[in-house]
Amino acid sequence: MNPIITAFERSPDGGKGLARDTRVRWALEEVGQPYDVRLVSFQALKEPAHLALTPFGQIPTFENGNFTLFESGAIVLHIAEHYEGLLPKDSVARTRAITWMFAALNTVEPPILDLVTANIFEGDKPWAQERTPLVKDRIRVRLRQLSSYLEGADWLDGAFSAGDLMMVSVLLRLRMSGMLDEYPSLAAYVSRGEARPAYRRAFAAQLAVNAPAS
Ligand code: GTB
Repeated sequence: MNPIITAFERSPDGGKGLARDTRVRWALEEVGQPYDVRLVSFQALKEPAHLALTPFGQIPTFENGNFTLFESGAIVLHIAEHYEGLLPKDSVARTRAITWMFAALNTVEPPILDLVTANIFEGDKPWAQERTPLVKDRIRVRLRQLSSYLEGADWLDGAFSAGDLMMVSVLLRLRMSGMLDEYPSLAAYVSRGEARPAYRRAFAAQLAVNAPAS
């Protein structure tokens, strides 16, 4: 039986692949594990059947018949540990790759989420115009650090890993702001991630659900 993940019945991004099911789809594609998707409406997210999977009423979740998971980081880590292809075998290299997953989620993603909050959810508040440049500067600190760490490397720590999958997924949220283009090596890093066949299959799968009807 294939694992089942949940995704938005219709993502507000209209198919840009920014909702967090895309990173889970990408991980499953990288390891070659077929999966099924249960699409959930915003209303159904908060109903008992879905709340039994996650107390937070969000996507993505993961079910494999034996157990269920929520939190995209935990799901991607489970996939990377359970199947081959996303974590090195050497234990130190493996821990470093997992460290990069945490860095993506705990160090790089928070200011990026603050920008979404400042621009979209609180964009009409009186403080929004003053706040946005401050949040952008906090993002730039991380982008500068990451860009100088990467230097000319293709990936964060040797071969592509779950750490890169998570970091690219997090950085993609910045694409529309134009901020990635201020750091050409990071823009190239993200493009390398997007060019991977597994990412393209994951993107196409979510697009098939979310593309606006023409
Ligand atoms: N920490 C959790 C994880 O990593 O899994 C966060 C999960 C989460 O934020 N899920 C969001 C959700 O279910 C979807 S991904 N929201 C509904 C709710 O909370 O009621 C966040 C997201 C949503 C929309 C866009 N977009 O339209 O661009 C991008 C990302």
